[in-house]
Amino acid sequence: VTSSFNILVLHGPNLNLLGLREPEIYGSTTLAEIDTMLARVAGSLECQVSCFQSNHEGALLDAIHGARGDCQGILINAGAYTHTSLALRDGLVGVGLPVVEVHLSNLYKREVFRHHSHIAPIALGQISGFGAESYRLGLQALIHHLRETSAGSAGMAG
Ligand code: CA2
Repeated sequence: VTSSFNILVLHGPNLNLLGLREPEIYGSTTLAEIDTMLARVAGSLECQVSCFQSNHEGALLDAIHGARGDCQGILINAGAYTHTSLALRDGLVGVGLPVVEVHLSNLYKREVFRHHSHIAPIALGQISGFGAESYRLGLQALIHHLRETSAGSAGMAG
């Protein structure tokens, strides 16, 4: 018997440009390719992902609220909102789901204003610097955590 989980994957502002601009910083993989890869990785672990990108803080917040009841965890690259948004942090705390924070680039190699994350203190952990692989690693870590913590509870699917 394997636990099956629904994971909300959130991509913040400008990530729709992935693969189209600045490949030297963010790589040449598009967001659609990342979402396809995550669906495949989730499927291989008998889980599902729902992926959503927005350039709007409120839309991301609505998606976080919507995860309540439907999803068991959230994988998030909040883009620049990572460094600015107390609203996203409060929303993530509010829904009470485990969160893994991911970044394509290594935040700590970059400008000082990217070194602080409002999300990191409320996340299970952060993966930063591995390009599209950061998402894969983050998803695997989140599903592993859910499996470790849900034995015998509502996460079990048969
Ligand atoms: O490294 C990451 O994943 C970031 O979350 C990306 C954000 C940045 O503000 C964070 O500090 C770190 C920016 C995403 C912008 O994505 C673009 C992709 C292609 C072309 C232009 C922007």
